[in-house]
Amino acid sequence: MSKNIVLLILLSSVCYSQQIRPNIIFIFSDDHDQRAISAYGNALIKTPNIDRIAQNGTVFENSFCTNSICAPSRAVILTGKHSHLNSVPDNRNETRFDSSQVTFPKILKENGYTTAIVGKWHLKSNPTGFDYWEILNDQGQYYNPEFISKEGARIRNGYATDLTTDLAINFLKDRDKSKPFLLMCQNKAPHRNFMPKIKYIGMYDSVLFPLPATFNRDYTKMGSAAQEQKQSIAKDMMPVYDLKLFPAIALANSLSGINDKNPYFAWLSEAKRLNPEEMEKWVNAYMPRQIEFLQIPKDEKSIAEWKFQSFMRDYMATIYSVDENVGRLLDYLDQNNLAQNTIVVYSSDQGFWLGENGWFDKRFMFEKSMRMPLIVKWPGVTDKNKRVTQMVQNLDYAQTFLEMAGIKSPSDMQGKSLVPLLKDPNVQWDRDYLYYQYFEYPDAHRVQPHYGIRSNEYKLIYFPLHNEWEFYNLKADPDEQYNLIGESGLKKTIAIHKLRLNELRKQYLVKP
Ligand code: SGN
Ligand code: CA
Repeated sequence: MSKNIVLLILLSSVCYSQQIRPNIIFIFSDDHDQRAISAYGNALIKTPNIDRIAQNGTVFENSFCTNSICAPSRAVILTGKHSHLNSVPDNRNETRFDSSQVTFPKILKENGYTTAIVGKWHLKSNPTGFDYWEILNDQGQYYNPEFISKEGARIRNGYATDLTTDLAINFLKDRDKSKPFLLMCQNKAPHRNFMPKIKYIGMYDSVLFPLPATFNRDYTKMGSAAQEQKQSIAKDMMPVYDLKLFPAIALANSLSGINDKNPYFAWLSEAKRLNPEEMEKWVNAYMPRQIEFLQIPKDEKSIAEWKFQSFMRDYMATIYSVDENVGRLLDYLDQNNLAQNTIVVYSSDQGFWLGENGWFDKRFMFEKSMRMPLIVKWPGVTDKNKRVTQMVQNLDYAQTFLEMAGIKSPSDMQGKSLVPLLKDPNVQWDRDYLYYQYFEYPDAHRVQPHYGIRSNEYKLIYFPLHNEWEFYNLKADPDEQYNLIGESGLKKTIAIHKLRLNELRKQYLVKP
């Protein structure tokens, strides 16, 4: 451990107060958009158990990430530092989390907490700062997945979301009961390729999800980044891998996307994990979808809409399991006298496009992908169903967890503890602008690198590859359809945002 870390830990110990320290459970999913949580007040799906957290807690309505992609979001959360400082700007294979860094779990552990992480980790290097860890291998698999722990790798039979929660509950049972704990329970779901538990396949088949108004957006009027991206449901979703069309049917209809990967391989990479009996159930469960596809008209529009519905049905069915398992964890707390002294947080690494602009995936600084869910239940502090509208970011989580435990955070963390907002949603919150930066290019979806700032009313984005600026009025145009960068009436407002962007880049130590 470096001298700096020891010093920081000693400093924080001095400030640590002797009051009863709360336990913290951080439930974190992958690609779970706010709109797929009923506590956020929408009708896309009911999530009664996640809503239980909200019913006795605080819902952050304007919660955002700093870089809308998996590993980077996780690194920001652990370190409380932006991507350009925490060693993980992107998801590329070569990018590894520098595990010698100060993280909030390390500080909690040094201050007497038992710390554990189960499920998706995705940071390449092994977890540090945890007494117990058992993680999915890299992106992880849905069926009979491989888990890695200090003892090595092993396959566990079952469905990833259930297994992750089993591990979380086992940790709670076996933990050292004389200490407070931090438990990070991190789901793979609802990440691509959206594979529901077999018994839930088809559960939303009778639902027709509303097609977003922007589904058929005309890209020719958008900037080069939107024109270049490869995250179109119609063109880039793979019929076999993503949509579970049986390979022969997909090939016979020569659907676009079928050649992106060997369709058999991509399909089998997940489905082959099933044993013959499970495989038979899986194939039977997806049979109605094959029949439905054979019956639809084969024009571009009908196929695109069919793809949208199929994707949404699977995405939501994976969330059904997430919600069910959140319920199991909450029940365990209730039944074991832990609920009163345990903070429960629900979040996900970023948002997800659910058909707006015709897209899936994330990455862009636009609202759909930049937003992330954040719901916090802290018995005795948050009361029923509070809503916070101030802008917060995943950059704030580390300092929030530390303050919850009564620990002062290191001065080089770049966020701000959310504890004052949890205590009083109307407290003076001195943050008018958020900084965002996305780095990964060209893989996997050819989203150009960009950075920018968001204020309550506007968003300014810069795409350096082609030196393009975009400016949106979020109140008048929440779907970010009209780039106002050339609008003469907005010259002054745009200039202020450019100025603030430069100041934020300096403040956050971004190299020019
Ligand atoms: C994989 C997916 C992408 C996804 C990234 C990042 N492709 O590369 O669609 O954007 O993960 O996801 S897949 O063919 O492997 O499914 S993230 O959640 O890790 O950021
Ligand atoms: Ca993700």
